[in-house]
Amino acid sequence: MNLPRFLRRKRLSWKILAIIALISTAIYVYMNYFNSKELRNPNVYTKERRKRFEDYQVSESSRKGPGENGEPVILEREEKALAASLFKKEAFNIIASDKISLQRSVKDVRDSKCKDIQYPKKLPSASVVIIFHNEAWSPLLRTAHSVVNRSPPEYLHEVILLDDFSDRPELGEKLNKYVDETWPDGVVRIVRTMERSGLIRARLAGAVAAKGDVLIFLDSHCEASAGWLEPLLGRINEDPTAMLCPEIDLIDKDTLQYGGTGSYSVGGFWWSLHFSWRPIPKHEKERRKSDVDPIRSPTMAGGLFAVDREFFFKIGAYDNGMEVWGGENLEISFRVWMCGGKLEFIPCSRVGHIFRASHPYTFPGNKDTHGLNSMRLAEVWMDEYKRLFYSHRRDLLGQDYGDISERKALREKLKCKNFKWYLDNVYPEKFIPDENVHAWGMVRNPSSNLCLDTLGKDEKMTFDVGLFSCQNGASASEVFSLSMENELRREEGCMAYNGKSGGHPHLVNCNGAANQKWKHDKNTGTIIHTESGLCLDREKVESGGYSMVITCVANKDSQKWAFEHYLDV
Ligand code: LR7
Ligand code: MN
Repeated sequence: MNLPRFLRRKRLSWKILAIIALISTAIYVYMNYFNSKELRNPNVYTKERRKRFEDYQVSESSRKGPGENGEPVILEREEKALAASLFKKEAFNIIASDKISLQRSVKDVRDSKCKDIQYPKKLPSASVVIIFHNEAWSPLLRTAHSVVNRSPPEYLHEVILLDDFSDRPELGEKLNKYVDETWPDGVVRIVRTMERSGLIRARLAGAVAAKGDVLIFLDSHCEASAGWLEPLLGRINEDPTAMLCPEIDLIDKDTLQYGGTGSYSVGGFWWSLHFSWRPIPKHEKERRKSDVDPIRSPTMAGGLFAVDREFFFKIGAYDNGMEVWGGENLEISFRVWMCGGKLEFIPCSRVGHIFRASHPYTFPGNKDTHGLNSMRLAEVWMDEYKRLFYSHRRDLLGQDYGDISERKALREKLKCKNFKWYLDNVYPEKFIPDENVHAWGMVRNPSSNLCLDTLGKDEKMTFDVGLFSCQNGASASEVFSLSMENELRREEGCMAYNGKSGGHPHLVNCNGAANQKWKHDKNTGTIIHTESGLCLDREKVESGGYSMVITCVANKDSQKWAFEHYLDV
C-alpha cells in the first residue's frame, strides 16, 4: 500500500488520537468563546455577573430609601398635586415610582416551604421578554433590574426589552445608552418594532428574537421577587408542555406598595370573554398534595407567563391577526389545554404587577380590539359555545374580524380537542346558562311585559335585581337560568332573598345556601322562594324598578312568570 511514511510507523494510533484531541479542543474553545450567543443553552456567564448577583442578594436586606422592602411611598403635599395631575396620562402614581430606587428591595412573600424545594442544578435557560409601548421610565427599568438582580445568571440567557414603536423621547437614545452602560455584558438588549404592533405581535417579535430555551413574558411595570425564576424553569424542565404563570402580586398604583398577597386563585372567564379570578375549585384542591404544588388553571391573565420556546411555536404562538390589546390571553389558554398542553400557576414564583386604572396609550383607529380579537378566538376555538359570547356582544355580529383560515388550519393540524372537552375536563364548574338547566332566557311577567333585569349592574358586586321592559333577547342583562339546583341565576350570581315580606331579592355569588333556592311552577307561573315560602312579585313597580318578594296570592297576575325557554317540564 502506498500510505504516507509517518502512518506506516509503529505509534500510528497515538498520533491519530492526538489529532482528534486537538481538533475537539479547538471546536470547544470556538463554541464557548467566539460563538456563545448562538448556543441554545449555553449556561455561559461571566464571573462578574455571578458576583454582581450575589452582592445584590447580600445588600438587599440593608437597603434604605423610599419604597424599599416594598413599603408604600408617602408623598408631600406638592408632590401629591403633581402626581394627581399626571395620573390621567400614566394611570398610576408616576411621582411615587420615580422616587423609588430602580433596584429597590421587596419583601419575600413566599410560603416558607418554597425555600426547601431543591431544583436540579442544570436547568433550561430563560429569555425574559418585556414588551412595552410608551411605558414610563422608572417602572420599565425597575422591571428589567428586578429580573437581572433576582435571576441566577447561569439561568438567565438574556432580557429583551421589546419596544413596540414608542415615541416618548427618553425611550430612544437615552434608553440605548442606559442599557449599554448598565449592562455592558449585553444581558439586557433592546429590540424595536418598525410600526405599532400591539401587544400580541410585539410578544411574537420578542419570541422570534429570543434565543433561550424558555420564554418568559412580562408586562413593563412588574417586579420579579426573590427566587422567582427557578420554580418556573424547574417545572418546564419536568414537563415542557406546561405553560406557567407566576403568582401575581399587587403593586399598588397609588403608593407602589408591593403587596405580597398573591391570591392563590385560578383564572376563569366570563362568557363576554373577559378574564376573571376565581377561588381554586375543590377538585383541584384535592388533586394537589401540598400548598406549593402547581395549580392547574383554566385560563391565565395574559401578561406574565413562562413557556418552553419550542412548545410555544409548536402550538401556534399567537394569532398575529389580533390587534393592540385583549383576547390573546383566553385564546392561548383555551388553545394550550385543547391542543395537548396544560396551564399552571406556580405558587413559589412571585412577580408583582402595577394594576393601572386605564390604558395609558392610544388604540389606533379607535377600534374595539378586545371585541374583534375575541371574535377571532370565539370563531376558531369555541365551536357552538360562541353563541354565549355573541349573546353578550350582539353589537359585534356581522363585523369584520379578518381572515382566520390559518388559525383554523392550525387547529386541524394539531388535532386539538373541542371546546366541549375543555369545558367538561378543564373547567367543569363553569356554568353554561342554556345547558343542563330547567329553563333559561328572559323571565317575563306577561301582564306587564316586564322582565327580570340586572339593569347593567356590575355582577362582581351585590345588587338588587331589577325589572325592565322585555328586550326579546336583545339584552344579555335579561338572561337568567333556573338551574338544576333550583337557583335563579346568572353566570356567577344567584338571586338570594333574606328580608321580610316586601323586600327585594338581590344578586350575590352563588354558594348553594338555602336562601338562594326558588321553585317555579310552569303552569301557575309562580316563582316561590323556598326558604320563606313567599312569591316573586312585580307589584307597584315601574319599568326600571325592582322586583319584590311578598305573600303568595293564588292566580295573581303580578306573581306570574314565564321563562323564555323550558328544557324539561
Ligand atoms: O400596543 C401595545 N403594545 C404594547 O407593547 C399595547 C400594550 N403594550 C404593552 C404594554 O406596555 C404592557 O407592557 O403590553 C403590555 C400589556 O399592556 P397593559 O399593561 O396595558 O395590559 P393589562 O395589564 O391591563 O392587561 C392584561 O391583559 C392584557 C390582554 O391583552 C394582556 O395580556 C396583559 O399582558 C395583561 N396583564 C397581565 O396579565 C398582568 C396581570 C394582570 C392581572 C390580573
Ligand atoms: Mn399590565
